[in-house]
Amino acid sequence: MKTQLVIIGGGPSGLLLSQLLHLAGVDSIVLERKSRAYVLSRIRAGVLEQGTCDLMRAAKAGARMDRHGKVHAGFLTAFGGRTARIDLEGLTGGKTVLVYGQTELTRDLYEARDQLNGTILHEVDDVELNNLTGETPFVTFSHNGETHRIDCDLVAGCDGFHGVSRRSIPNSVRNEYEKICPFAWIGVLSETRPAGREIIYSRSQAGFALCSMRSDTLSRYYIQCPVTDTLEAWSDDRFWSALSARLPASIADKLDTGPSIQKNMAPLRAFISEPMRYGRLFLAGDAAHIVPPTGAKGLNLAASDVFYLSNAVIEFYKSGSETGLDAYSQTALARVWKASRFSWFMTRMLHNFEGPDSFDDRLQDAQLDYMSCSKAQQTAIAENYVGLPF
Ligand code: FAS
Ligand code: PHB
Repeated sequence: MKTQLVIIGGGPSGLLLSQLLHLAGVDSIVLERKSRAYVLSRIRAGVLEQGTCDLMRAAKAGARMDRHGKVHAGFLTAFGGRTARIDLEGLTGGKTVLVYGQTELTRDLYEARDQLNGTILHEVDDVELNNLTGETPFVTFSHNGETHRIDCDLVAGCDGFHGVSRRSIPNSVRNEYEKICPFAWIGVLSETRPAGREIIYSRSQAGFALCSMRSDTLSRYYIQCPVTDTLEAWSDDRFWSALSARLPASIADKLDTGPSIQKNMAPLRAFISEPMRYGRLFLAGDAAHIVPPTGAKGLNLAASDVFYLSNAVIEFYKSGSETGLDAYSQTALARVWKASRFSWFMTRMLHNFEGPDSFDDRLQDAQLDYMSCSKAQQTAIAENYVGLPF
């Protein structure tokens, strides 16, 4: 087989990239390890920056998002028994975010690829990237019990944190930066009325809690828990009482609880691998970086990577120029590091890192108190939350 670009990974990064390239006349083949049903069973991000929404529209995959996504003009923080609202729209000159689940976004992208007869091979194994520093890279893999080879010009590594692409860059070339959080998140999806009209980030002595939603009847909650915990240790009842204990009484007293329809546990880390290019291989999304989800940046960084990479690839095929490809890693990393800074800032501000009454604990209280009365601090948070410019 031969194509212009082989994309490893059929998550949001890989699908969005293949769709944008297809619309610009660039051929690609997506290789995905899992079945489509498995990919679409994953419950992950929920907040889209305007840049991400614009890219979905450019990819002709934004219609359902525009119909069902909920515009959010602000979010709440809760701490010390009080709340403080971050007025995103007022503080950023009218910018907002859209609450729309990553699962739905991924479904929209699959449907858009199908409409254009995009080539996506599911349940592939043993993907290997070859001759990346030469002019003629090729990818080998097994599918339906047979070994295949695809010759191409470029390879996009969109295969997430555990994928093969980043590991195909020699250790001598890669510089990895990582901070591991000393806690995890337990996430619950429930067919209940959301705790509020807007997203609520809460810090309490018992730990962090996040109240989000997917619709007026579908809620998404997260609470901080020890990394040593297991899902089995968290019954629905235990989850709901732990969540209530971390919210101000004015919110907890009206909490609509019910059976979880999905529950997962995710460790939190900040991770960035440099460079995001090696010869003819270009990394995008979680393959190159992971951010703690407190800043709602993971999926949105995947989108900005794809924005830069798709433009560079299209320029390469339209004019033969490699200027965009040569600048890709540095351009993408500049935005990745700024979004990572914000994600770490939000995580530090809202989670219990040290025990109660520690110096850090008091610093966090002061940070939240300062945020609640400083328009400058709220503006800085707002402009990062809605997304820095691509
Ligand atoms: P993905 O990991 O989504 O997709 C990579 C794809 O590559 C997968 O489908 C995988 O099966 C495939 N793959 C892997 N190895 C392969 C191989 N060798 N060959 C072929 N295919 C291979 N972000 C937020 O903004 N907010 C959140 O609340 C949030 N919650 C999250 C919860 C969890 C449990 C996780 C893991 C992530 C969460 N994220 C969140 C981040 C998440 O949304 C990512 O940023 C987003 O999925 C990035 O998309 P991709 O880069 O496409 O990577
Ligand atoms: C979500 O709705 O899944 C969500 C919202 C905000 C975050 C993280 C996740 O910061």
